[in-house]
Amino acid sequence: EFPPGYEGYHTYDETNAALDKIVADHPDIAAKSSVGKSFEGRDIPMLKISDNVGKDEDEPEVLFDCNQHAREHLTTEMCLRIATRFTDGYASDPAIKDVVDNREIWVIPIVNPDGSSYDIESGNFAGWRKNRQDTGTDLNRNWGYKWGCCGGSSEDPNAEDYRGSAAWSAPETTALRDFIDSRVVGGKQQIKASIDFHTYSELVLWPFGHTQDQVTEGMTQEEYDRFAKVGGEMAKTNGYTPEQSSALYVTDGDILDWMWAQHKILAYTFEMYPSDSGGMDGFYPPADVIEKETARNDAAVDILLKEAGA
Ligand code: 0X9
Ligand code: CA
Ligand code: CA
Ligand code: ZN
Repeated sequence: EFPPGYEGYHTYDETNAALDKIVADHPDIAAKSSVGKSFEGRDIPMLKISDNVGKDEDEPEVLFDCNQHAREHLTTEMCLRIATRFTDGYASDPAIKDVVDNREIWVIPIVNPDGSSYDIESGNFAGWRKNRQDTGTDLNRNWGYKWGCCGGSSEDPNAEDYRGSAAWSAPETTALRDFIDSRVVGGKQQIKASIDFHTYSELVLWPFGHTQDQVTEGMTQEEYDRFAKVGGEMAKTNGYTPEQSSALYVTDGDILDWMWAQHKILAYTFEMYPSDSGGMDGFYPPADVIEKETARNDAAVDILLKEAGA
């Protein structure tokens, strides 16, 4: 259902099929599950990659999630690249094997399946951002830490950054929250680091988003400095600009603020290619950029996976 020139992108069904094929090809290191249901009842598929994948081992866990925003289809390809790279590379690449043997990697390629399906439903792009609950909720304003606190979201249901009627009013954020909460084992959050992929602007962003302050409730100078250091290291590898997320603009209820405040997950948002396009076109680069613009983040992904063990 992608328009001509975009067939290289994976639809929701094709994404599920790609994940199923990865599991069929690599049953010892890959397992598929559902995080939960979207508003319209679609499963939100998730892949776990690790040695002894059926066991919950004592290994640092890392979460990669994509496509909170419907029209940001390049991010789904980013998550699929991560899934493919750490499974297809396992047998032949010792560095990949080392990561897979010593981490538990969670990959969620489509957080917003209703929105991303709707965006391509007619055969032309709809320019859709939100989920499909009534007028649509911006999932990245619906997370429950300081929800709606600070002028970084809208209470207007027709706005692009509508925060929803309450924190966690969207089934998609609730499903992800419940999964992340479930990774607290023996009183300890197992997920140590995360990247939430978006497009576009070529940025590496870290918390907090609700304030311009670096140091505030829930963020010490030492913690901030670690975010900035690792963020800077990752940005050096992909050429993105590293900055605190509120330097782009203030948001409240985004995933980063909740992941850090609630669970102390070293959580980043990447804004992928392009750096600028002057509007809606930036969300729809042709499929021939997928390879280059997802491979561009390989080294940054590797850095975060390593850092999760620190
Ligand atoms: O607005 C968003 O949710 C993200 N940008 S996007 O163009 N993909 O919609 C950025 C969220 C990062 N947080 C802050 N900027 N505070
Ligand atoms: Ca394992
Ligand atoms: Ca574990
Ligand atoms: Zn986005």
